[in-house]
Amino acid sequence: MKMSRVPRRALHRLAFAAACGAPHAAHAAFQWNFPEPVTPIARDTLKIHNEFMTVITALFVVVFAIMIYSMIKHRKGADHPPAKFTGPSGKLQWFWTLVPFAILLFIDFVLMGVPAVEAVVNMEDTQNKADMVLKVTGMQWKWQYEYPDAGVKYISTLATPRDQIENQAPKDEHYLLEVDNPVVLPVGKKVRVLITSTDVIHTWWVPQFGVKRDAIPGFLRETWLRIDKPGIYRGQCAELCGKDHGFMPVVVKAVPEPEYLAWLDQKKAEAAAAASSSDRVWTKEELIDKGKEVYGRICMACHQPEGRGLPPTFPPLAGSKIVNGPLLSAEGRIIRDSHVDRVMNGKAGTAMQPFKNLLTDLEIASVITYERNSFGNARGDMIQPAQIRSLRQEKL
Ligand code: HEC
Ligand SMILES: [Cu+2]
Repeated sequence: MKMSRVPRRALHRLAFAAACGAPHAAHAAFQWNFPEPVTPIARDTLKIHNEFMTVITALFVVVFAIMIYSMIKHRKGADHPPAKFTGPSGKLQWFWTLVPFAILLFIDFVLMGVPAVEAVVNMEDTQNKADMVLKVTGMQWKWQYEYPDAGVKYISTLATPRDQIENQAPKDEHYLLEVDNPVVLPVGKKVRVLITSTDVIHTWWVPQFGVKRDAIPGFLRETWLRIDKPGIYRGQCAELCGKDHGFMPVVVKAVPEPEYLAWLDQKKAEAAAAASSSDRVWTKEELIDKGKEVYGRICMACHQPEGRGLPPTFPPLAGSKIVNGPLLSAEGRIIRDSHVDRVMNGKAGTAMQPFKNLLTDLEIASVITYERNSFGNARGDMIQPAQIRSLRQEKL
């Protein structure tokens, strides 16, 4: 009997170690503590967290030590005579009531209250001496970033390939935390961040910035950052915002200011090139090629590969009446509820948002041309970026 106990205990220990160790193996970067803070807000938050943990741990130890000591010392088995606390209240009772009260008041207000209020006030200090503004707009399921001072605006979408998501390929290191166009920000500059949404509530969250703010349609909310260390910081939408909620990561690239300015110039040049691309006539093949890329990047999340859709929420585009309907009226104007109307102006009250202000002339023209000539749709026609440009002024 006695001999069999040792190996059994060893076996238990082994099983326990295996159970604990298994999840670690799956997460290469498994860690207990918070990620390294890189902004004043994140540093404040972590500092306060640590201070509070110290205070509550000390309280816990003192209270439980007294409690456990009393339970053992005064236990019935030790023949301790029970104390008689009842009777008229004496000075001692007042003392035992007021002293702990005063201690807790001191801890709450001075040790915890003051630093917490200071940090919250600092968090809300968005406008004071901001060097630049970044506007963040959440939408199903991507982020739009705008640098209003520079006139730069673009969409950032998930870059993880479809076959990794569908378990057809091994997942890479930044699985679901990688995007095509990251936000680029200069280090050491105070950035005022304005946050809103076009459809449902999203949350812009980057753990290392200590920033997690809801993006709410119809409201402009704000926060601020000053990143002190160059690097790539990753986060996610932290609000359950629909079927692809897990597919709208946030990636911020913090670089020294000269590098940031060079990047900004490059973005401006791209915007200028996009504008001038509307001046030339495109062939149908060029448009279909470009449109295929736009479709995969922007539309496929809802309308699915091959335009299959996901009825009843997301209509198929293969065989769609709207896609296979007329392109423009005889006078070359937008027909209400036509393909061009739907893509440019969206449909109010549905997830189909107006893409007029999100995409360039070329992107709109090419994706429309692509849809009309793919997925088994064979309209054979096309629309030019220059046409889209002039249709932008049109009010339906
Ligand atoms: C967030 C989801 C979403 C995205 C992204 C999206 N759509 Fe839609 N789309 C919808 C929904 C929902 C409808 C149905 C609207 C309605 O109820 O009429 C729709 C309808 C359409 C229709 C009309 C189809 C029909 O037969 O009713 C077209 C055309 C269309 N979308 C094109 C596009 C294009 C082009 C893009 C990319 C630039 C795109 N959509 C991106 C959700 C989306
Ligand atoms: Cu979201």
